[in-house]
Amino acid sequence: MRELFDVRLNSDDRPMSQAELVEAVRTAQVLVPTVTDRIDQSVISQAGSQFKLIANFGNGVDNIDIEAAARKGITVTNTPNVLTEDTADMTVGLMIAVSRRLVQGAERIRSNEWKGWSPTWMLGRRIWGKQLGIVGMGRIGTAVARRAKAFGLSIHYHNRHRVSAAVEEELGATYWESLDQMLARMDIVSVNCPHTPATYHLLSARRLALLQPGAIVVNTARGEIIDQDALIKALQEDRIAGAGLDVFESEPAVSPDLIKLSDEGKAVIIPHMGSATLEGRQEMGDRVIINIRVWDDGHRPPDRVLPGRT
Ligand code: 8YV
Repeated sequence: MRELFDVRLNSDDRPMSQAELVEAVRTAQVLVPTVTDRIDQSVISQAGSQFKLIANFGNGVDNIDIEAAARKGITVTNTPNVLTEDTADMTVGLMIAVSRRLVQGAERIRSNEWKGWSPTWMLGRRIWGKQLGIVGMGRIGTAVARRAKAFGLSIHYHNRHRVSAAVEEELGATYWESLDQMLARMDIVSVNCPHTPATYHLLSARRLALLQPGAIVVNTARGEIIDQDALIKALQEDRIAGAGLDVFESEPAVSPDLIKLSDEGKAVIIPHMGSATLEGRQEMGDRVIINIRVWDDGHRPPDRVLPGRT
């Protein structure tokens, strides 16, 4: 970025304050935010006329008010594709970690509790042969399904639109128009849709109550898609068997109740690291630079995010 543009870097990685963001949109032409920077209506309304592009370093754009940006003629881009496989890997990792008690087992060794193999110790639940319900069959959901098929899971999905017959056939996937009906029948539910006003608390208290007692819920998308308080209650009351969470409502705050549930082995919680690979981060940076460069050359950048299309 330094070679190509006149840049001001936030080199200590600290999330920028709203005042710093306002200062940036008043002076720069381009802003490169991350998930921790809230570019809301108030920030956008204070942008100067020179401010033209928000090149988000990330796939999800729920940190940006896309409509407000469009109204002001500001282009928004993101970094799709390059974090699909890493996020899908982490999703399957969480399914296994929760079902097979990976973190709990590792902890037992660290706390010197392992006194030797025994036939009934640390029993988890088998993954092979179970039903996986994917909420959101976009790029990441599809990548999860491909992996899950190899793990012997049967694939079910709910999505705004049915995917092509060819993809359904490749994955052996069953489409559920009714999310409620799918949830009631699944052993594992994976949340892979974007966070939008339409998906806020999509897994509501009512929907979580539809899950089977043996079900586990995995979320590598956004915390806001699940009613976190209702999820905690369902775990505490053993109405579901477990949760694997990479994302939380109100990050980086993590509810003490969730930490307690993780101590009890009912939840595996990790700090928003679904896409955290060195390769992924470099490719995200490449996408950001390509988008800025194409825009700077006077063309439409490849990863434009349009209102209503997330
Ligand atoms: C990113 C993510 O690393 O891309 C996303 O949507 O959730 C993360 O994995 C983050 O958004 C960076 O801004």
